[in-house]
Amino acid sequence: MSLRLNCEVCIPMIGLGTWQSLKGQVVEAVKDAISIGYRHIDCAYIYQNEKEVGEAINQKIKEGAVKREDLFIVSKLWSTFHAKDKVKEACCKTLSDLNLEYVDLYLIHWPMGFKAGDENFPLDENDLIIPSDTDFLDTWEAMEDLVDEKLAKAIGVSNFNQDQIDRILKKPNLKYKPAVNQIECHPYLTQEDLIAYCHSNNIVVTAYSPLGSPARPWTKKDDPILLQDPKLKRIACQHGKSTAQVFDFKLSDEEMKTILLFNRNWRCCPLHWCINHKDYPFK
Ligand code: SBI
Repeated sequence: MSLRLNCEVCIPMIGLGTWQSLKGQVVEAVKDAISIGYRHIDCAYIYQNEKEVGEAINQKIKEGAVKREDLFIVSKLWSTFHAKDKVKEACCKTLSDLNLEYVDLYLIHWPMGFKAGDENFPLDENDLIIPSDTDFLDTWEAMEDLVDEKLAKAIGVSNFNQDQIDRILKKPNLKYKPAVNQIECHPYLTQEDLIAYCHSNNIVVTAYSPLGSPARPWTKKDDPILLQDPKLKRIACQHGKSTAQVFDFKLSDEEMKTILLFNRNWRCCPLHWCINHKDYPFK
């Protein structure tokens, strides 16, 4: 199943996330995913495994299991590359690591620009992020160039709130609207308002951490554990499924409504070390 983006490119609805996929395991994971039918692979510079993901993709293409044009490969611009003259460099590094000529979708990973340099998370003496003096409207212009240069078929954003998307949509001389906003979304963070806003502007929403990111590095002992939610387990059990399964069955409207009631506006990725940043999206 796929959806048509506002730039007419089609996005398969189910994607494989690659954050924290270990270098020694991710090649097999991506190859297996493509073998069993995944066509959408979600990558990012910051995941530091794009070479391995690219190796898997290219092996599957080479063995004739899939054609490049049938895959949907996503990557994301990291926050230390928000300066206009760094965006193409970052995209080309990702393309070279993935060993691909284009990505299907390239997202601004976060609205916040960080100080450029070798450190991906440049922190000050108080462990707070050091911002750059960039504005994401300028970053967006460089993203638009990537489409014109055929390095990306579609462009979008990730972790942008409603006001931040609104700023892009109202930008003078906007050439391309964001096609996608990728946000954290799961039964404890149902995001109804932001999703409705995006949909009303013909922006597709994709979910990250849909299972509550149980392996995130900053888990605290009192954090809720989504996949162990007894009410969620009951619904899954009624279908003979685990809480994480999403294929080959349908939840009723009633069950979907019940799951929306689980919302507690709880984020597994609050990026608390960025709270002082002018563009921190979760205030
Ligand atoms: C990282 F590689 C490092 C930190 C980090 O924090 C927020 C969540 C995130 C991200 O930006 N995208 C993810 O899938 N995880 C992440 C990734």
